[in-house]
Amino acid sequence: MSYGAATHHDDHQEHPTGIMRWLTTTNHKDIGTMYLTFSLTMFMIGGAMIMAVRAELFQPGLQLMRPEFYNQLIGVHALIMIFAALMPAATGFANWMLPLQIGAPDMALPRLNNWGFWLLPPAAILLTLPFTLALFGIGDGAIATGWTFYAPLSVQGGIGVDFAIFAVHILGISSVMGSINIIVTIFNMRAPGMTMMKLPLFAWGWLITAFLLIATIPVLAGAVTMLLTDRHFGTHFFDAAGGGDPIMFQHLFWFFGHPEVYILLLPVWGFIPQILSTFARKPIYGYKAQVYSLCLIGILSVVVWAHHFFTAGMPVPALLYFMYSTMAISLPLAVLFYCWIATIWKGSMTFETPMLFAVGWIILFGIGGLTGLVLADVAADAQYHHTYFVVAHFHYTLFAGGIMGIMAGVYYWLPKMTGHMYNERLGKVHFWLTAISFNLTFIPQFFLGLAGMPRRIPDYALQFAEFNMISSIAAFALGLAQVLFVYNIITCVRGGKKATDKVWEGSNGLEWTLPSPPPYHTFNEQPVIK
Ligand code: HEM
Ligand SMILES: [Cu+2]
Repeated sequence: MSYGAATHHDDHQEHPTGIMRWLTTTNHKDIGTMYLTFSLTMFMIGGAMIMAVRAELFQPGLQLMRPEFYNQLIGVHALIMIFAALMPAATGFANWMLPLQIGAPDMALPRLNNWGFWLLPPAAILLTLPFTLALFGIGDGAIATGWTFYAPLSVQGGIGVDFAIFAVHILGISSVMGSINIIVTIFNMRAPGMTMMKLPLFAWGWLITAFLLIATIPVLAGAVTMLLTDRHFGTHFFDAAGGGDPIMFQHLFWFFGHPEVYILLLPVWGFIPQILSTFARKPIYGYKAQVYSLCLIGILSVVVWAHHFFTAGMPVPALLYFMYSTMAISLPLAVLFYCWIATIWKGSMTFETPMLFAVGWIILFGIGGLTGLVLADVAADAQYHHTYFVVAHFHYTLFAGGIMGIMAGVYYWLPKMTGHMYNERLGKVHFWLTAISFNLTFIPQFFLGLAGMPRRIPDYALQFAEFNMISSIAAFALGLAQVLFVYNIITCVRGGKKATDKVWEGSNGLEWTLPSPPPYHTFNEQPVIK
């Protein structure tokens, strides 16, 4: 079968220009670019929200905002960062790189792909609109329950909850469609000779992610729909007075929520080894072990959800089961860490920006993983649950493990995508500022948590003042450092030193055999993998 046969045009490069190009495009590279641009924009918006939060937390007492508004900011910050920054970034890379890496001319379902993207902006508007409406006296602002929607608070909350429910539905539809597309693409569009065991690890990471999304998003959609009917249609799913059970909401939410953290990270675990191998000039170590570990983590991730509410009250055998199953995930994860380190071991390494981010990522994500083990311990968690220890832990996994991994990917692939080299010196400055200010923001939060400071509060006891001040100052630096990132990307898109096709000395993989930037349509002739 011949892919992408030009039925309408003789010239394969022809496409609409201006706004119509972006609205109507079914081209995987254009859609990838839109996902990445959307993600970066939302990352800066979610970041600005949390800068306001850190400003409030700079000192004890209430200075800048009412507690209700504080709650709205942290919840929307989290929803934006997870659903509108991190997930779309990974999908953007999938669109750009999966077809290039597996030798396909495009994604399998291009129109679905266009729709998947264009669902995102309305969802982002739904999430943030209640802030604006409140300014005009309509409703009482955005969702104020944190990103977890826990009942009964979410049953009683204002219209922000309804907006968030619809936003989550739309985002979920987009994710499920994107996942179907990725699965079909990987199963059907691989170049001849590319067996599953020759698939780039990035594709493996995404394949498992896609299955997790299809398995768990419907559960989240069901849970928030039950919430909606509890709120407006007289049901009592989560209302104890009506025979319902608020804890059931937590089960449903985290049946989605825990796999979600792997959904955010698996694509990154896929491409980081490719970066490590490029800059260590060595093949990826333990490819098969990594594939099996990724699969095992995917499976285990759906059977551990209740570790998020050990303190809600559970029979002891259940506590033990969820503790041990959670800890079991650290075994395949340790295999991955071993492989990542072995990949660079004794390599002839150079530290261009992508490699700085990738190596820094191993260490920082490692801290995230180890502190997660602490929380998995039922006895210890009774002390740490709902403290700043948790906040620090999940920022090591989500900011360092997620966003900083994405940044490694951005620097790695940007020359391929734009055809220009970014400013290397600026990239390195960005890395060091990010790594240092990130640690200074979140290390104090570990200690605050150990000392008992609860999360989700706008005010705190005097003894926590110094560490919060350090954390806030560092957070502002972290925020400012990201301006360099945006600046570097924009200047790279607009011009700069021409990138070669191979870009990096040690790179290998099909995407590096194409010109930089790759033509609008690639692989008009199928590559054959030997
Ligand atoms: C500029 C970097 C960031 C800073 C300084 C920051 C800071 C914070 C702070 C201080 C809180 C806790 C507020 C509270 O409990 O009162 C918070 C909550 C949260 N953040 Fe971030 N954050 C950053 C980036 C991110 C990213 C990139 C993600 C995810 C991809 C993320 C996900 C979350 C989540 C899930 C919560 C929990 C919200 C809740 O309690 O429901 N954050 N953040
Ligand atoms: Cu979990």
